[in-house]
Amino acid sequence: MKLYIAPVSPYARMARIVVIEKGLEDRVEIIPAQTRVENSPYYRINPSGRVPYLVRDDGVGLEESSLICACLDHLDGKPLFELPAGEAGWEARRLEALARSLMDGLAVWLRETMRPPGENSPTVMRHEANRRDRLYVLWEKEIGHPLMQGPLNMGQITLACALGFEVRIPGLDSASRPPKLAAWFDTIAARPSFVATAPPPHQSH
Ligand SMILES: N[C@@H](CCC(=O)N[C@@H](CS)C(=O)NCC(=O)O)C(=O)O
Repeated sequence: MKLYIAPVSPYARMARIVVIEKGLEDRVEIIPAQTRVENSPYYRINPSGRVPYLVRDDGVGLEESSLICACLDHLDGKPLFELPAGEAGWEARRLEALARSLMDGLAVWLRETMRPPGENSPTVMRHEANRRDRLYVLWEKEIGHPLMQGPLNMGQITLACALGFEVRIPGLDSASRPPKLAAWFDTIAARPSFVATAPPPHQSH
């Protein structure tokens, strides 16, 4: 299989983490794609131009990190990241959605900072900064949830990839994270699958 990624993409990072956690390195080739450039050859592989993108051995391509992670998790017939049954399954979905909400907001924020000088909107960036602050207050409470403290799951992977992505946003100070969330992140970020997939930090010019 081929997994197309961008080194900085938090969505692609989730899929890369699942590859490592599942020990699928021999079955899944990781290929950096050229995204967000005109006429990229990648658009002939994935017309949407987005990553992650998984091309299965039968040639069928899949978009969306959640679908790709589920597909990778099931490859060996022994899924590690299936939702728990009953009420815990709804809690797991709720927490994963909350983590994705943070990731989506940070992705919009970074995209805004990457526009050519004069084209970025301070209003959009302020809006996303405020969303991040509100979600941090919420996550400082939710981080004690048993599902966020137990064995690795998709909610944890999503939240950690969102927090890890912050290093890409110019001027964003990760020291402003609330303490329990910061401690949780430091622990999960030390896992080999997270260390191996960490995004390069933003460099100011
Ligand atoms: N909902 C998608 C989001 C994927 C996404 O937005 N990827 C970004 C990278 S972080 C991308 O490929 N951007 C390229 C573009 O917009 O052309 C997922 O979960 O996989």
